Amino acid sequence: MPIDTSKSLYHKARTLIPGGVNSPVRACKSVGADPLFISRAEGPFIYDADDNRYIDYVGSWGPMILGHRHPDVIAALKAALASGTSFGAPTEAEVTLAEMVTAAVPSVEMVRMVNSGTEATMSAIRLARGATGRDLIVKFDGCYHGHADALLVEAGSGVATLNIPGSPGVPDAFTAHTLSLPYNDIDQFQRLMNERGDEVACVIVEPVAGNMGLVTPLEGFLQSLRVATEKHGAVLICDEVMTGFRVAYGGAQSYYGFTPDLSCFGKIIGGGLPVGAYGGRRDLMEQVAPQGGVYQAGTLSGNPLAMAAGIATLNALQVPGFYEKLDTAADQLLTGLLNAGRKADIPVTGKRVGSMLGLYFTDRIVNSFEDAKTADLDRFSRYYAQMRTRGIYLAPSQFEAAFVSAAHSTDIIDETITDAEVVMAGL
Ligand code: HOZ
Repeated sequence: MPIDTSKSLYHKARTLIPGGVNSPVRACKSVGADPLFISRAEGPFIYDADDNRYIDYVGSWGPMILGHRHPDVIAALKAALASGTSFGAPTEAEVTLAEMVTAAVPSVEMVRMVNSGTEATMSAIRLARGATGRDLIVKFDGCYHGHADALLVEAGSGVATLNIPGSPGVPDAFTAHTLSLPYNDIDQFQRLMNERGDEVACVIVEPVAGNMGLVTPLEGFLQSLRVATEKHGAVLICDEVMTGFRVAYGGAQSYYGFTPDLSCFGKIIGGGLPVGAYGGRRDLMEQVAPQGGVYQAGTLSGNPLAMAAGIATLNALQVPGFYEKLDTAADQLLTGLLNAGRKADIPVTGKRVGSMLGLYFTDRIVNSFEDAKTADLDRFSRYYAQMRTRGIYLAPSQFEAAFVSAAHSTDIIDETITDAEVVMAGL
């Protein structure tokens, strides 16, 4: 096996693909590293092009809740593949997955499949605007809802990682109708709604913010969004692209007990293939074309391979005790990492909801993007690099969540904690 295949692939990729990558965060720029090019993955492990093995806590940024190459998913894909890869016409699998999503999430009475989380949020917002006849969107600082023009305002994920306020190419007029407020600040939100609530088409929120590390909603925050949107006739959109089928089978809305008007999904419902979905109240969804006038379309939407992987994944999640086991594993990891920080006497804080978690090198309790930004990014970069050298694959950004899968055994997590103890002691 040649040495440094990743490096030479990256070198070539940079001449052919902007930044050498097809999505910015994975370039590892903010942590001063080069990306690893991946050749394969199995269970909790991911292997680079030089055949180095890593314990994977990125999980393809969320979809791989069962671990890589789960036998049921692979079998479903093989079966689907035997019938064809794309028809651009309705299939039974789309009806099955729609039925599974609506059964799992009671607020979703109808659902439309798309190809990514970005498409899902963009389409949900169009629907909210179409249904209300209003333009204004309210979002929260540090939340990332994909890269649609109107949503690149105070955004998390790559926008936060690369520390850019927005993006060239987005005309001011496209973001003029987007207001971004501090996450978890109920007072500011209520003030805004009291002043301009009747102009608001929708409020969109990550119920657990997973694109600025991991920030949990303070008690009453999500409920306050529900009450105010209902009062002012605005649509509440719950962005469950990360949390859907992750923090609970019914998503964060079942975990926290609130009922949005529309929800967006992606990641897990595609079982590792490119999928998104938006759905919600029947009276709203009936306004989507061709039933209604709000236009949205896609050649590959409802792709048979993606539907097959999604169905197999959702079936596997319904095994009794699945989420309890996953919670225990994620708790073992977060507790171990926080203890490692304590032993090393460095400021580390972190939170977890189900099997998604975040760790910050700061002594602040992180309840907002402002708090998240107090984290020591240099220390994070050193932590990332040294963990990677020891075979632990983390998201290359302080502003991304980590994901534990059902394939992460107690031993594997113990191994991770042991490495973290060594690394943190030297930070
Ligand atoms: N937006 C994803 C992270 N929250 C994907 C990042 C990537 O693939 O580079």
